[in-house]
Amino acid sequence: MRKGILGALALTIASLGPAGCGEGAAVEAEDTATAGIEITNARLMLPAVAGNPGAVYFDVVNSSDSNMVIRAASVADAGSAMMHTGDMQEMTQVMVGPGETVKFEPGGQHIMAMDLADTVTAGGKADVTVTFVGGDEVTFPAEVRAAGDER
Ligand SMILES: [Cu+2]
Repeated sequence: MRKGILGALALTIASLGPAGCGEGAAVEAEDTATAGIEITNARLMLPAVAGNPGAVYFDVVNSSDSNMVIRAASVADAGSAMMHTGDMQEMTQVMVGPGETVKFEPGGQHIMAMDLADTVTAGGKADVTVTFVGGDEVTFPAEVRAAGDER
């Protein structure tokens, strides 16, 4: 099953052009296995109380014609991170279907970043990495925002 999906993906990569349409902060994956994946609108909300977890939100655009499944996330300068549902339950997989956009957003699924270093401050950037089934990773910068800022 997985080999079938990956094989199909490999065949389609050559025909995929750049996915971007000029959005400023968009990050496009350069790795061939994640070609077609684009992350936009990434931000890390600092906790209101220092020491509490932060939350990371972003949009994942899959312009390939294959299912892409995120199986892990990490945040630079965080002790650990995990994917959560809107109810704070851990998720081990998030699928982004062909042509789909999946949002990590306030009130919905998000990445929880525990033990943030105090070097992660509002106005800065934090590197976030998502890992797909198959092992390919995409790293992108998230804008760090204070707890009271727009999410
Ligand atoms: Cu959470």
